[in-house]
Amino acid sequence: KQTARPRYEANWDSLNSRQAPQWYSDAKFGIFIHWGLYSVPSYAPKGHYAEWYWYDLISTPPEGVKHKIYRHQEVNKFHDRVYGKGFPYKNFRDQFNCEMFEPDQWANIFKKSGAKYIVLTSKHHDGYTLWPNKQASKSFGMPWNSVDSGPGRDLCQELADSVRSVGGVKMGYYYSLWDWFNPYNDNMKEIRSGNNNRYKKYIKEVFYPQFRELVEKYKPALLFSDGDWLADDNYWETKPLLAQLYNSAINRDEVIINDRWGKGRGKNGGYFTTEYGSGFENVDKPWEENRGMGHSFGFNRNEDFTQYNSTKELVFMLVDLVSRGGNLLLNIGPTADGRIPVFMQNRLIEIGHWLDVNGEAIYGTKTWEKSCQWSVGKIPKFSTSNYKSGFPIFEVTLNPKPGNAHKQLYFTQKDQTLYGLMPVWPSSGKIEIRDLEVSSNSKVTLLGVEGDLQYTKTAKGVEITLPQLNPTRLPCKDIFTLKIT
Ligand code: FUL
Repeated sequence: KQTARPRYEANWDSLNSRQAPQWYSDAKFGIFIHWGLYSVPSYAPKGHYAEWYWYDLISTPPEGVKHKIYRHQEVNKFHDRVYGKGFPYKNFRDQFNCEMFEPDQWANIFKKSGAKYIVLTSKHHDGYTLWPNKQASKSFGMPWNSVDSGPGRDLCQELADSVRSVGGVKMGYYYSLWDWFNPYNDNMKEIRSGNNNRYKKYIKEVFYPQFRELVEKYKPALLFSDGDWLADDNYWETKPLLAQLYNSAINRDEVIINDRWGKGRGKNGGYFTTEYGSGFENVDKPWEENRGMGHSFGFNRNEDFTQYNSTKELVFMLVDLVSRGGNLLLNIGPTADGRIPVFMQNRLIEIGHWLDVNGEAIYGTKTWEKSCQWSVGKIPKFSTSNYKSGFPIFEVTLNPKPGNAHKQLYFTQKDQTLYGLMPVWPSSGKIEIRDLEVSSNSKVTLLGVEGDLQYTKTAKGVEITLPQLNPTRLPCKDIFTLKIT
């Protein structure tokens, strides 16, 4: 007998009441992929987004918005020098060939990285789709997808097939509502002009059919909407579409959506997002921090070694986020010829090595009564986002400011087991976990190392004697995990 399913209505109370699928909260680590025509020039001034190339090139920046004026000038300088003045963005279709793209190779790297889900840009703000979508081409009046132009390949399908065949990794898609220069909705001019006929045409003849095709044909486990921030959800008409998604038989038990469906993040949707931020505190939805390995999402050839986070920093971020109940969606930017830059492969594989040993303290875990144990000193104030500086959430441990406390241990738990993830190996060879009750049949181990560890009760908790490790044969690098059962 079928159990009755809730029917969702086109309002946020109803949509927000949907229980998030468990796979998402258990997954903890996903890989974001920004790939499209912007991967051809793959250029932005350092610290900016290369996937914004077209916009930076041709949009007249609002007066006084310094970073936009700067981007506009720098991108134009680069463009004139490399492609020649007046070279149209649309011509990048001839150079987006993906001739080195081997989806199985990508999927193997993803699998090895320990990521449990992938989010590919099916369409970014430039409107170009990585699947053979008719509406994109129709509205632009020229082939505007990766099958009818560019590589001649259905990148959404090919990657999904490979990702599904390695097993244990879910396939999701990013989709931008804002379609910068779509002639049916050109740069959302009607928002400024008050004329809503054009936007209605865009919603009904581009957005809706695209969204439905993406869902029906590619059956995503996750939908990451974006580009919503200029207008509210009535403008975008997202709620009826989401009710349909939740009520339809396609993937309804698996699918999860983010929170960018009309002005504002961290309010409505399936899970909440921060971008170059620090995630959330005290929210009743799953959440995710998304960011690049450097400062851009689309591949930026202008970034050098110093702009990239080390594996250590990335592992710290992952652990810090997971200890507070969040996921990390870490971005890679493939090249126009279809390669994952070796540098990015390296980071992914090294994170995977760390997860091979410590994954049980990450996947499927919940937060403990406190997310971390601080050393003595001033505890820095939590902030959900600090977009400009890309507030390094891991900094509190890596480079604590003088006088500030650092995180001595991050905690996660699963069933009757507590995990204490230790970023700094104490020189005393001992570590005290405060506020922890142990009994005489508790068992303490270090993940990746054989044998039980000695512990004694203290006035405040328990003190654990760490093993003496051979420095050339460490179980892992960066963060070591105590397991207490
Ligand atoms: C942002 C976009 O504008 C960026 O280009 C990127 O896609 C990021 C994930 O979301 O809001």
